[in-house]
Amino acid sequence: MSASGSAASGVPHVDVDPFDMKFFADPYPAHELLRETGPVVYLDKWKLYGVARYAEVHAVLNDPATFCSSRGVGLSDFKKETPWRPPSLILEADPPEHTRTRAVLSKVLSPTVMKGLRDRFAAAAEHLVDVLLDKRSFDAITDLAEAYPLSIFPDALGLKPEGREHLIPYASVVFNAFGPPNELRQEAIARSTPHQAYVTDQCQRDNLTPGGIGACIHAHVEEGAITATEAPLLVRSLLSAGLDTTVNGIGAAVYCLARFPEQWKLLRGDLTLARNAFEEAVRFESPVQTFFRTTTREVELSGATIGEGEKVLMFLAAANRDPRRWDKPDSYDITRRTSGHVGYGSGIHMCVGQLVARLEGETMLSALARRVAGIEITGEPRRRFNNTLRGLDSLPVTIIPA
Ligand code: OVV
Repeated sequence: MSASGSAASGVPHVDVDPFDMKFFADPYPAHELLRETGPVVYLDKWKLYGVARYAEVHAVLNDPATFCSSRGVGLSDFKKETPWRPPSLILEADPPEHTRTRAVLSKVLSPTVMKGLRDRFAAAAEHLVDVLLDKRSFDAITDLAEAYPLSIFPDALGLKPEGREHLIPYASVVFNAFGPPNELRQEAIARSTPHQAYVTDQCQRDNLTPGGIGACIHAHVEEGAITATEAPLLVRSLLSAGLDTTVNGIGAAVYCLARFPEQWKLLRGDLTLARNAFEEAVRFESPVQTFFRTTTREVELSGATIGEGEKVLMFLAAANRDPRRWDKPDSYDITRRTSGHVGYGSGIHMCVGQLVARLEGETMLSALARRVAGIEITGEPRRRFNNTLRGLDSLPVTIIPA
Protein backbone atom coordinates (compact mmCIF):
# COMPACT_ATOMS: atom_id res chain seq x y z
CA MET A 1 0.00 0.00 0.00
CA SER A 2 1.67 3.18 -1.14
CA ALA A 3 1.27 6.41 -3.05
CA SER A 4 3.50 6.80 -6.09
CA GLY A 5 4.20 8.99 -9.14
CA SER A 6 1.90 11.56 -10.63
CA ALA A 7 0.32 11.11 -14.05
CA ALA A 8 0.25 13.82 -16.72
CA SER A 9 -3.28 14.72 -15.60
CA GLY A 10 -1.90 15.73 -12.20
CA VAL A 11 -3.48 12.82 -10.43
CA PRO A 12 -1.32 10.78 -8.04
CA HIS A 13 -1.48 7.01 -8.47
CA VAL A 14 -2.14 4.84 -5.41
CA ASP A 15 -1.30 1.18 -5.10
CA VAL A 16 -4.36 0.15 -3.11
CA ASP A 17 -6.99 -2.49 -3.87
CA PRO A 18 -10.12 -1.31 -2.04
CA PHE A 19 -11.84 -4.62 -2.87
CA ASP A 20 -9.25 -6.85 -1.26
CA MET A 21 -9.81 -8.90 1.94
CA LYS A 22 -6.87 -7.19 3.64
CA PHE A 23 -8.45 -3.81 2.86
CA PHE A 24 -11.84 -4.92 4.21
CA ALA A 25 -10.29 -6.28 7.41
CA ASP A 26 -9.00 -2.79 8.34
CA PRO A 27 -9.82 -0.08 5.78
CA TYR A 28 -8.88 2.88 7.98
CA PRO A 29 -5.12 3.21 7.25
CA ALA A 30 -5.89 2.92 3.51
CA HIS A 31 -8.70 5.48 3.80
CA GLU A 32 -6.22 7.88 5.37
CA LEU A 33 -3.65 7.24 2.64
CA LEU A 34 -6.30 7.83 -0.04
CA ARG A 35 -7.42 11.10 1.60
CA GLU A 36 -3.88 12.37 2.23
CA THR A 37 -2.49 11.48 -1.21
CA GLY A 38 -4.69 14.05 -2.92
CA PRO A 39 -8.24 15.26 -3.59
CA VAL A 40 -8.43 12.87 -6.57
CA VAL A 41 -6.34 9.71 -6.90
CA TYR A 42 -5.96 6.99 -9.53
CA LEU A 43 -6.08 3.33 -8.58
CA ASP A 44 -4.01 1.34 -11.08
CA LYS A 45 -5.25 -2.05 -9.95
CA TRP A 46 -8.76 -1.47 -11.37
CA LYS A 47 -8.04 1.59 -13.57
CA LEU A 48 -10.36 3.95 -11.78
CA TYR A 49 -10.33 7.39 -10.18
CA GLY A 50 -11.04 7.69 -6.48
CA VAL A 51 -12.21 10.45 -4.14
CA ALA A 52 -11.93 9.92 -0.38
CA ARG A 53 -12.17 13.44 1.06
CA TYR A 54 -15.55 14.77 2.15
CA ALA A 55 -15.51 17.83 -0.15
CA GLU A 56 -14.86 15.84 -3.34
CA VAL A 57 -17.23 12.99 -2.44
CA HIS A 58 -19.94 15.58 -1.78
CA ALA A 59 -19.11 17.44 -5.02
CA VAL A 60 -19.31 14.27 -7.15
CA LEU A 61 -22.59 13.22 -5.52
CA ASN A 62 -24.07 16.65 -6.22
CA ASP A 63 -23.14 16.91 -9.91
CA PRO A 64 -25.15 14.04 -11.42
CA ALA A 65 -25.00 15.53 -14.94
CA THR A 66 -21.20 15.16 -15.00
CA PHE A 67 -20.94 12.11 -12.73
CA CYS A 68 -23.79 9.97 -14.01
CA SER A 69 -25.46 6.84 -12.65
CA SER A 70 -27.00 5.45 -15.85
CA ARG A 71 -23.68 3.79 -16.84
CA GLY A 72 -23.82 1.87 -13.54
CA VAL A 73 -22.79 2.73 -9.99
CA GLY A 74 -20.40 -0.19 -9.81
CA LEU A 75 -17.11 -0.64 -11.69
CA SER A 76 -18.81 -2.08 -14.77
CA ASP A 77 -19.60 0.56 -17.41
CA PHE A 78 -23.03 -0.27 -18.86
CA LYS A 79 -22.00 1.49 -22.09
CA LYS A 80 -19.23 -1.10 -22.56
CA GLU A 81 -20.50 -4.21 -20.74
CA THR A 82 -23.86 -5.91 -20.39
CA PRO A 83 -25.15 -5.51 -16.81
CA TRP A 84 -25.52 -8.75 -14.80
CA ARG A 85 -29.24 -7.97 -14.32
CA PRO A 86 -31.60 -5.45 -15.98
CA PRO A 87 -30.53 -2.03 -14.63
CA SER A 88 -32.38 -0.49 -11.69
CA LEU A 89 -34.86 2.17 -12.84
CA ILE A 90 -33.86 4.46 -9.98
CA LEU A 91 -30.30 3.69 -8.83
CA GLU A 92 -28.88 3.23 -12.32
CA ALA A 93 -30.80 6.07 -13.97
CA ASP A 94 -30.26 9.79 -14.59
CA PRO A 95 -32.75 12.62 -14.90
CA PRO A 96 -35.26 12.89 -16.48
CA GLU A 97 -36.04 9.13 -16.21
CA HIS A 98 -34.79 9.04 -12.62
CA THR A 99 -37.03 11.93 -11.55
CA ARG A 100 -40.23 10.03 -12.34
CA THR A 101 -39.31 6.72 -10.68
CA ARG A 102 -37.78 8.50 -7.69
CA ALA A 103 -41.05 10.39 -7.12
CA VAL A 104 -42.96 7.09 -6.89
CA LEU A 105 -40.58 5.50 -4.38
CA SER A 106 -40.46 8.77 -2.38
CA LYS A 107 -44.25 8.63 -2.05
CA VAL A 108 -44.42 4.98 -0.96
CA LEU A 109 -41.64 5.61 1.62
CA SER A 110 -42.92 8.99 2.84
CA PRO A 111 -43.20 10.35 6.41
CA THR A 112 -46.95 9.58 6.29
CA VAL A 113 -46.26 5.94 5.44
CA MET A 114 -43.71 5.83 8.32
CA LYS A 115 -46.44 6.98 10.74
CA GLY A 116 -48.43 3.88 9.79
CA LEU A 117 -45.44 1.59 10.35
CA ARG A 118 -44.03 3.03 13.58
CA ASP A 119 -46.24 1.21 16.11
CA ARG A 120 -45.72 -2.14 14.40
CA PHE A 121 -41.96 -1.64 14.22
CA ALA A 122 -41.80 -0.55 17.87
CA ALA A 123 -43.88 -3.54 19.04
CA ALA A 124 -41.68 -5.95 17.04
CA ALA A 125 -38.55 -4.40 18.56
CA GLU A 126 -39.95 -4.74 22.10
CA HIS A 127 -40.90 -8.35 21.40
CA LEU A 128 -37.46 -9.24 20.03
CA VAL A 129 -35.73 -7.62 23.03
CA ASP A 130 -37.97 -9.79 25.28
CA VAL A 131 -36.82 -12.91 23.44
CA LEU A 132 -33.16 -11.82 23.63
CA LEU A 133 -33.41 -11.03 27.36
CA ASP A 134 -34.62 -14.60 27.90
CA LYS A 135 -31.60 -15.93 26.02
CA ARG A 136 -29.14 -13.51 27.68
CA SER A 137 -26.34 -14.74 25.36
CA PHE A 138 -26.85 -14.68 21.59
CA ASP A 139 -25.39 -13.60 18.27
CA ALA A 140 -26.08 -9.89 17.78
CA ILE A 141 -25.89 -10.28 14.00
CA THR A 142 -28.12 -13.28 13.26
CA ASP A 143 -30.39 -13.04 16.31
CA LEU A 144 -30.76 -9.24 16.33
CA ALA A 145 -29.42 -7.29 13.33
CA GLU A 146 -30.88 -9.81 10.87
CA ALA A 147 -33.83 -11.04 12.90
CA TYR A 148 -35.32 -7.61 13.53
CA PRO A 149 -35.51 -6.29 9.92
CA LEU A 150 -36.61 -9.78 8.76
CA SER A 151 -39.47 -9.62 11.28
CA ILE A 152 -40.89 -6.35 9.90
CA PHE A 153 -39.60 -5.33 6.46
CA PRO A 154 -40.82 -8.26 4.29
CA ASP A 155 -44.27 -7.89 5.92
CA ALA A 156 -44.24 -4.13 5.30
CA LEU A 157 -43.49 -4.82 1.63
CA GLY A 158 -46.24 -7.45 1.50
CA LEU A 159 -44.16 -10.52 0.68
CA LYS A 160 -45.57 -14.00 1.22
CA PRO A 161 -43.83 -16.00 4.01
CA GLU A 162 -42.27 -18.62 1.70
CA GLY A 163 -38.83 -18.02 0.24
CA ARG A 164 -37.77 -15.06 2.38
CA GLU A 165 -34.47 -16.83 3.04
CA HIS A 166 -33.45 -15.63 -0.46
CA LEU A 167 -33.64 -11.95 0.51
CA ILE A 168 -30.29 -11.46 2.27
CA PRO A 169 -28.38 -13.70 -0.19
CA TYR A 170 -29.91 -11.74 -3.10
CA ALA A 171 -28.89 -8.39 -1.61
CA SER A 172 -25.42 -9.76 -0.96
CA VAL A 173 -25.12 -10.54 -4.69
CA VAL A 174 -26.37 -7.06 -5.63
CA PHE A 175 -23.80 -5.31 -3.42
CA ASN A 176 -20.94 -7.64 -4.40
CA ALA A 177 -21.78 -7.01 -8.06
CA PHE A 178 -20.94 -3.28 -7.74
CA GLY A 179 -17.33 -4.32 -7.17
CA PRO A 180 -14.65 -5.29 -9.68
CA PRO A 181 -14.59 -8.76 -11.28
CA ASN A 182 -12.84 -10.30 -8.25
CA GLU A 183 -13.72 -13.65 -6.70
CA LEU A 184 -16.39 -12.11 -4.44
CA ARG A 185 -18.27 -10.70 -7.44
CA GLN A 186 -17.85 -13.65 -9.79
CA GLU A 187 -18.82 -16.25 -7.16
CA ALA A 188 -21.82 -14.20 -6.05
CA ILE A 189 -23.18 -13.85 -9.58
CA ALA A 190 -22.47 -17.52 -10.34
CA ARG A 191 -24.66 -18.58 -7.39
CA SER A 192 -27.35 -15.96 -7.93
CA THR A 193 -29.83 -17.81 -10.18
CA PRO A 194 -32.23 -19.13 -7.49
CA HIS A 195 -32.15 -15.81 -5.62
CA GLN A 196 -32.88 -13.89 -8.82
CA ALA A 197 -35.74 -16.24 -9.68
CA TYR A 198 -37.30 -15.70 -6.25
CA VAL A 199 -36.97 -11.90 -6.40
CA THR A 200 -38.31 -11.58 -9.96
CA ASP A 201 -41.35 -13.62 -8.97
CA GLN A 202 -42.09 -11.67 -5.78
CA CYS A 203 -42.04 -8.36 -7.67
CA GLN A 204 -45.16 -9.26 -9.66
CA ARG A 205 -48.36 -7.49 -8.58
CA ASP A 206 -50.24 -10.72 -7.82
CA ASN A 207 -47.55 -11.83 -5.37
CA LEU A 208 -47.75 -8.70 -3.21
CA THR A 209 -50.23 -8.42 -0.32
CA PRO A 210 -52.78 -5.59 -0.71
CA GLY A 211 -51.89 -2.58 1.45
CA GLY A 212 -48.19 -3.36 1.48
CA ILE A 213 -45.50 -1.06 0.07
CA GLY A 214 -45.03 -3.35 -2.96
CA ALA A 215 -48.72 -3.14 -3.85
CA CYS A 216 -48.55 0.67 -3.38
CA ILE A 217 -45.84 0.82 -6.06
CA HIS A 218 -48.06 -1.14 -8.46
CA ALA A 219 -50.97 1.19 -7.61
CA HIS A 220 -49.01 4.06 -9.19
CA VAL A 221 -49.45 2.39 -12.61
CA GLU A 222 -53.14 3.40 -12.60
CA GLU A 223 -52.17 7.02 -11.91
CA GLY A 224 -49.96 6.89 -15.00
CA ALA A 225 -46.71 7.73 -13.20
CA ILE A 226 -45.08 4.43 -14.19
CA THR A 227 -45.91 1.60 -16.59
CA ALA A 228 -46.94 -1.94 -15.64
CA THR A 229 -43.52 -3.12 -16.84
CA GLU A 230 -41.71 -0.63 -14.63
CA ALA A 231 -43.56 -1.41 -11.38
CA PRO A 232 -41.97 -4.84 -10.73
CA LEU A 233 -38.48 -3.39 -11.27
CA LEU A 234 -39.16 -0.67 -8.70
CA VAL A 235 -40.31 -3.30 -6.22
CA ARG A 236 -37.03 -5.06 -7.00
CA SER A 237 -35.15 -1.94 -5.85
CA LEU A 238 -36.69 -2.28 -2.38
CA LEU A 239 -35.88 -5.99 -2.26
CA SER A 240 -32.31 -5.16 -3.33
CA ALA A 241 -31.57 -2.20 -1.10
CA GLY A 242 -34.04 -2.40 1.77
CA LEU A 243 -32.87 -5.26 3.93
CA ASP A 244 -29.15 -6.02 3.94
CA THR A 245 -28.42 -2.29 4.37
CA THR A 246 -30.46 -1.98 7.55
CA VAL A 247 -29.12 -5.33 8.79
CA ASN A 248 -25.62 -3.85 8.54
CA GLY A 249 -26.77 -0.50 9.96
CA ILE A 250 -28.35 -2.07 13.02
CA GLY A 251 -25.38 -4.43 13.35
CA ALA A 252 -23.06 -1.41 13.25
CA ALA A 253 -25.06 0.41 15.92
CA VAL A 254 -25.07 -2.56 18.31
CA TYR A 255 -21.34 -3.14 17.67
CA CYS A 256 -20.63 0.54 18.45
CA LEU A 257 -22.77 0.60 21.59
CA ALA A 258 -21.15 -2.63 22.82
CA ARG A 259 -17.62 -1.28 22.23
CA PHE A 260 -18.25 2.17 23.69
CA PRO A 261 -20.09 1.62 27.00
CA GLU A 262 -20.00 5.33 27.94
CA GLN A 263 -22.12 5.97 24.84
CA TRP A 264 -24.47 3.17 25.90
CA LYS A 265 -24.83 4.87 29.30
CA LEU A 266 -25.60 8.19 27.60
CA LEU A 267 -28.30 6.53 25.50
CA ARG A 268 -29.82 4.79 28.52
CA GLY A 269 -29.99 8.14 30.27
CA ASP A 270 -31.79 9.81 27.37
CA LEU A 271 -33.81 7.60 25.01
CA THR A 272 -34.41 10.54 22.68
CA LEU A 273 -30.77 9.99 21.59
CA ALA A 274 -31.72 6.64 19.96
CA ARG A 275 -32.26 8.11 16.50
CA ASN A 276 -28.95 10.00 16.52
CA ALA A 277 -27.12 6.99 18.00
CA PHE A 278 -28.21 5.05 14.92
CA GLU A 279 -27.31 7.93 12.59
CA GLU A 280 -23.85 8.22 14.15
CA ALA A 281 -23.36 4.47 13.65
CA VAL A 282 -24.17 4.96 9.95
CA ARG A 283 -21.52 7.69 9.78
CA PHE A 284 -18.97 5.82 11.89
CA GLU A 285 -19.23 2.40 10.20
CA SER A 286 -20.74 3.44 6.84
CA PRO A 287 -22.56 0.16 6.06
CA VAL A 288 -22.49 1.18 2.39
CA GLN A 289 -18.77 1.89 1.94
CA THR A 290 -18.56 2.98 -1.70
CA PHE A 291 -20.41 3.79 -4.89
CA PHE A 292 -19.15 4.66 -8.37
CA ARG A 293 -20.14 7.28 -10.90
CA THR A 294 -19.13 7.58 -14.60
CA THR A 295 -18.02 10.88 -16.16
CA THR A 296 -20.17 12.14 -19.04
CA ARG A 297 -17.48 14.63 -20.19
CA GLU A 298 -13.93 15.72 -19.41
CA VAL A 299 -14.09 17.45 -16.04
CA GLU A 300 -11.75 19.28 -13.71
CA LEU A 301 -12.18 18.32 -10.09
CA SER A 302 -10.03 20.07 -7.46
CA GLY A 303 -7.24 20.60 -9.99
CA ALA A 304 -7.37 17.11 -11.45
CA THR A 305 -8.50 16.49 -15.02
CA ILE A 306 -10.66 13.41 -15.53
CA GLY A 307 -11.54 12.37 -19.08
CA GLU A 308 -14.97 11.36 -20.39
CA GLY A 309 -16.20 7.83 -19.65
CA GLU A 310 -14.05 7.31 -16.56
CA LYS A 311 -15.21 5.49 -13.46
CA VAL A 312 -14.95 7.49 -10.23
CA LEU A 313 -15.09 5.57 -6.93
CA MET A 314 -16.53 7.55 -4.03
CA PHE A 315 -15.22 6.39 -0.65
CA LEU A 316 -18.29 7.34 1.41
CA ALA A 317 -16.78 5.76 4.52
CA ALA A 318 -13.55 7.76 4.19
CA ALA A 319 -15.50 11.00 3.66
CA ASN A 320 -17.50 10.22 6.81
CA ARG A 321 -14.22 10.24 8.80
CA ASP A 322 -12.44 13.06 6.96
CA PRO A 323 -10.78 15.24 9.64
CA ARG A 324 -11.27 18.21 7.27
CA ARG A 325 -15.01 17.89 7.91
CA TRP A 326 -15.42 16.15 11.28
CA ASP A 327 -14.12 16.80 14.80
CA LYS A 328 -12.71 13.59 16.31
CA PRO A 329 -13.83 11.66 13.21
CA ASP A 330 -12.77 8.30 14.70
CA SER A 331 -14.92 8.70 17.83
CA TYR A 332 -18.41 7.25 18.03
CA ASP A 333 -20.29 10.11 19.69
CA ILE A 334 -24.09 9.83 19.85
CA THR A 335 -24.46 13.52 20.71
CA ARG A 336 -22.55 14.64 17.58
CA ARG A 337 -24.23 16.76 14.90
CA THR A 338 -24.34 13.99 12.30
CA SER A 339 -26.14 15.89 9.55
CA GLY A 340 -24.19 16.08 6.32
CA HIS A 341 -22.69 12.60 6.61
CA VAL A 342 -22.74 10.73 3.30
CA GLY A 343 -23.62 7.27 4.64
CA TYR A 344 -26.91 7.62 2.76
CA GLY A 345 -25.28 9.52 -0.09
CA SER A 346 -26.27 13.10 -0.94
CA GLY A 347 -28.18 14.89 -3.67
CA ILE A 348 -30.77 13.48 -6.06
CA HIS A 349 -29.86 9.82 -5.40
CA MET A 350 -29.68 10.09 -1.59
CA CYS A 351 -31.20 6.95 -0.07
CA VAL A 352 -34.91 6.99 -0.83
CA GLY A 353 -35.49 4.47 1.99
CA GLN A 354 -33.65 6.43 4.66
CA LEU A 355 -36.82 7.00 6.71
CA VAL A 356 -37.43 3.25 6.92
CA ALA A 357 -33.80 2.67 7.91
CA ARG A 358 -33.95 5.34 10.62
CA LEU A 359 -37.28 4.07 11.91
CA GLU A 360 -35.85 0.55 12.23
CA GLY A 361 -32.69 1.83 13.89
CA GLU A 362 -34.46 4.14 16.27
CA THR A 363 -37.12 1.64 17.37
CA MET A 364 -34.55 -1.11 17.97
CA LEU A 365 -32.05 1.06 19.88
CA SER A 366 -34.75 2.60 22.00
CA ALA A 367 -36.26 -0.81 22.85
CA LEU A 368 -32.80 -2.11 23.78
CA ALA A 369 -31.87 0.91 25.86
CA ARG A 370 -35.14 0.76 27.79
CA ARG A 371 -34.58 -2.81 28.99
CA VAL A 372 -30.88 -3.60 28.79
CA ALA A 373 -28.30 -2.29 31.28
CA GLY A 374 -25.23 -3.44 29.36
CA ILE A 375 -24.04 -5.24 26.22
CA GLU A 376 -20.90 -7.33 26.64
CA ILE A 377 -18.96 -8.78 23.71
CA THR A 378 -18.20 -12.39 24.68
CA GLY A 379 -16.36 -13.74 21.64
CA GLU A 380 -14.33 -12.73 18.63
CA PRO A 381 -16.46 -10.73 16.16
CA ARG A 382 -16.27 -12.27 12.66
CA ARG A 383 -16.31 -9.97 9.63
CA ARG A 384 -18.56 -10.49 6.59
CA PHE A 385 -16.76 -9.65 3.35
CA ASN A 386 -18.62 -7.84 0.59
CA ASN A 387 -17.44 -5.53 -2.20
CA THR A 388 -19.73 -2.71 -1.00
CA LEU A 389 -21.19 -3.50 2.43
CA ARG A 390 -19.27 -3.32 5.68
CA GLY A 391 -20.51 -5.46 8.56
CA LEU A 392 -20.10 -8.52 10.69
CA ASP A 393 -21.08 -12.14 10.19
CA SER A 394 -21.07 -12.85 13.91
CA LEU A 395 -20.97 -10.82 17.13
CA PRO A 396 -21.35 -12.98 20.26
CA VAL A 397 -22.81 -10.92 23.11
CA THR A 398 -24.36 -11.25 26.54
CA ILE A 399 -26.88 -8.64 27.65
CA ILE A 400 -27.51 -7.63 31.25
CA PRO A 401 -31.19 -6.96 32.09
CA ALA A 402 -31.90 -3.46 33.44
C1 OVV B 1 -29.27 1.84 -3.28
C2 OVV B 1 -29.45 0.56 -4.02
C3 OVV B 1 -28.64 -0.49 -3.76
C4 OVV B 1 -28.83 -1.67 -4.45
C5 OVV B 1 -29.83 -1.78 -5.40
C6 OVV B 1 -30.65 -0.72 -5.67
C7 OVV B 1 -30.48 0.44 -4.97
C8 OVV B 1 -31.71 -0.86 -6.71
O1 OVV B 1 -32.36 0.14 -7.04
O2 OVV B 1 -31.93 -1.96 -7.21
